[in-house]
Amino acid sequence: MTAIDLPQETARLLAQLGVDKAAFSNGARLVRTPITGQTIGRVADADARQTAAAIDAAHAAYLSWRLVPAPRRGELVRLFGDELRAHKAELGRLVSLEVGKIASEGLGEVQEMIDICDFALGLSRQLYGLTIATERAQHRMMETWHPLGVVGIVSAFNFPVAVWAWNAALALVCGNAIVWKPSEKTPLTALATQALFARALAKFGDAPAGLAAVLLGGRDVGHALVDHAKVALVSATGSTAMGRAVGPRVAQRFGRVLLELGGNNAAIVCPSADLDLAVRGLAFAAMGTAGQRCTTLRRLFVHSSVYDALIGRLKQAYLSVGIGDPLVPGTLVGPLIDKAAFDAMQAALAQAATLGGKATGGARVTDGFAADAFYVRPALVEMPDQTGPVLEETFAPILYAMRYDDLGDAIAKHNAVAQGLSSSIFTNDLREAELFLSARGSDCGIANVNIGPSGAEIGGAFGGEKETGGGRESGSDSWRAYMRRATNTINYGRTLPLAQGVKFDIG
Ligand code: UN1
Repeated sequence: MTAIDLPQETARLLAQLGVDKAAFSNGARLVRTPITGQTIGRVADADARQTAAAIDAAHAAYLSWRLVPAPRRGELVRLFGDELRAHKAELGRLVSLEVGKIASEGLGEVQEMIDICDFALGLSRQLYGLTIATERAQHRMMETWHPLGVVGIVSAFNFPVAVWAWNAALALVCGNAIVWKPSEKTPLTALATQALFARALAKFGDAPAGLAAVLLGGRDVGHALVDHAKVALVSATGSTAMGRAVGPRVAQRFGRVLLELGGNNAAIVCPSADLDLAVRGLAFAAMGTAGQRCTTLRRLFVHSSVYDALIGRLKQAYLSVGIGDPLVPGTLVGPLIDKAAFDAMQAALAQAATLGGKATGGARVTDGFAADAFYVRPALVEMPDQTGPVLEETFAPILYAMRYDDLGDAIAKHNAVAQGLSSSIFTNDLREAELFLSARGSDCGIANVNIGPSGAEIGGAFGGEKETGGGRESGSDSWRAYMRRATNTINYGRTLPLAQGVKFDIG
């Protein structure tokens, strides 16, 4: 167990990050660190009145923020990026304390925030619309992109601050106001992020009050964002069950949603694969973040000719990987977020065993750890077929391995799950790689070659198909989800030709 006093360390970090002690000392909601299960904070939920007031204030802020030139809006995001750079160590460590990520992954999460700030700053000068050829003389047709309004951001515990940053940085340069409901499990990193953002606002000088709010709480707060007519876009990350509830409710009032839901990501290892590279890539993708990324590798299809060699090496990695205190150098797998995650993992493993699964690892590691902390050895489960729990996302480090002989069959099985987030193929055969990336190949939003499915850069669009929800966040042209498009036709002539040759002569 860690020698550090975690509640004290949390208070120290929060103070350095500019969070008022009262904000995490007196509330009714207990915040626990998965490292030991100890309480590290007590926060207060926002009540219905505070929630409604924050949304109204955000809407009022949007009405003036939308008039600020986009490159100037980019300046606010640049200042926020500066704060993140200056406090990367503290915020990264707080992520480790609140979520249990190993130190480099906690820091990596903050780096992802910095990266999206840089991206959004550049974007603030590139919110381009098209000019379109018109069929009418002396006319011009073009597209203009305008801010949407208030963007509600619902984030999950596993990327408690980076996914908010993807949404926030883009939404702000696009001229929107933002209201954030972080996961109930990670209010402290949200408070710290908000405090850093407040410093950026102070340096910026004249941003409207209420531009960026954080509302701690549970379902009530989420429902308020989902149902409020002034929340133009609800961007929600979490389970498919959550998305199924949110999507229709927002659609009911013709609001917009951007959903980033569950994944059941797979990799295919072909006969020509570089096995050294594959073992490293698969190990990180399956065991990294203790299997708690939405991009975590959960299914593996290995060609029979390399199955024994690859699985033998993977088993070694599973049996030797360093599990423990995420703050200790050398640890690669930290704790699960809580007991519910552990129970779900054990239930999936038990079900897999009844279907003929043979597991390496998977048991709880208790030696030297607190009773309320849930450390596990990641599980590699050899399955005879893709059935039962293999078809579901269990948010824990379980990798189901299966053999294949024909790539067409492997791709069919790869796509035969409800989710469609991320995917990869390990091969040195150009035909196999291109087939996997083609229309007949992976049906996911992300498809990689010789890289695992997790750990995407911010520059690409992030999200997936089917039950993953269809949304795209972060890079490429994802910004368009945060704006509304107007098509403008301008007649600079003295006649009025109608489109499609329609005649309407009033004489
Ligand atoms: C998530 O788990 O919700 O691609 C986001 C990745 C990270 C983001 C994951 N950059 O694994």
